[in-house]
Amino acid sequence: MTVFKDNTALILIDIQNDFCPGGALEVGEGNEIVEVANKLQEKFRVKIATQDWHPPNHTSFASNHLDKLPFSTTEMFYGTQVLWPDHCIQGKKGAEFHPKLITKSTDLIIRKGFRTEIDSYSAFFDNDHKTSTGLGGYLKARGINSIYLCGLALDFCVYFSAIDGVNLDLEVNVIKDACRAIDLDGSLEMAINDMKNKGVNLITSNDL
Ligand code: VGL
Ligand code: ZN
Repeated sequence: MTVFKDNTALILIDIQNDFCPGGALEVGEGNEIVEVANKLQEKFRVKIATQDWHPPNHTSFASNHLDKLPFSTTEMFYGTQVLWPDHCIQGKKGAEFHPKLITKSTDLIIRKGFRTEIDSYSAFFDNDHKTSTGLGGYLKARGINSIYLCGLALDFCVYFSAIDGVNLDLEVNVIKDACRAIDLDGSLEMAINDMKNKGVNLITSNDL
């Protein structure tokens, strides 16, 4: 088996209980990627995971707005924001990684979405596209110029991470069969097209 060198990282996006069946913001078949994600980890020396990590009063929760239903939208200071069911609340079971996901050999865990007033889909920046999680600097400091993304959800956090990765001049690969999507109002098709247009490589785990 070929193992990637130190300039390449596998990034496991939000493989957490709340995005799996039975969770607060379940993604269809979200749990089915865990086995693939674990197998993929054997091929990478550098492994990074992200964790959606919201305070209970987070403004991305519909419950924190008057007369707003989950999956509707609102205007925030940084643009249009989808309002979600309460999910991935700091310290709660739903915010924990899927119990079968291997995390003992993860180099870095990036938490995001912990600022009450701003959501964060991307592993690199909050939804204002300005506030950094620090991941870009971390990769740069370690000489990592190529990333492979997998996880949940393909059309939100994986997608925004991929686009930001390209904008940071990284080579970005998305391992499609190790992702599942929410697919809200055509968001999956839009995300796939945009990733293709912007130079993200869409691959499958068999290609590795
Ligand atoms: C996500 C919606 C809200 C994701 C996180 O991980 O894709 N989606 N928070
Ligand atoms: Zn979230």
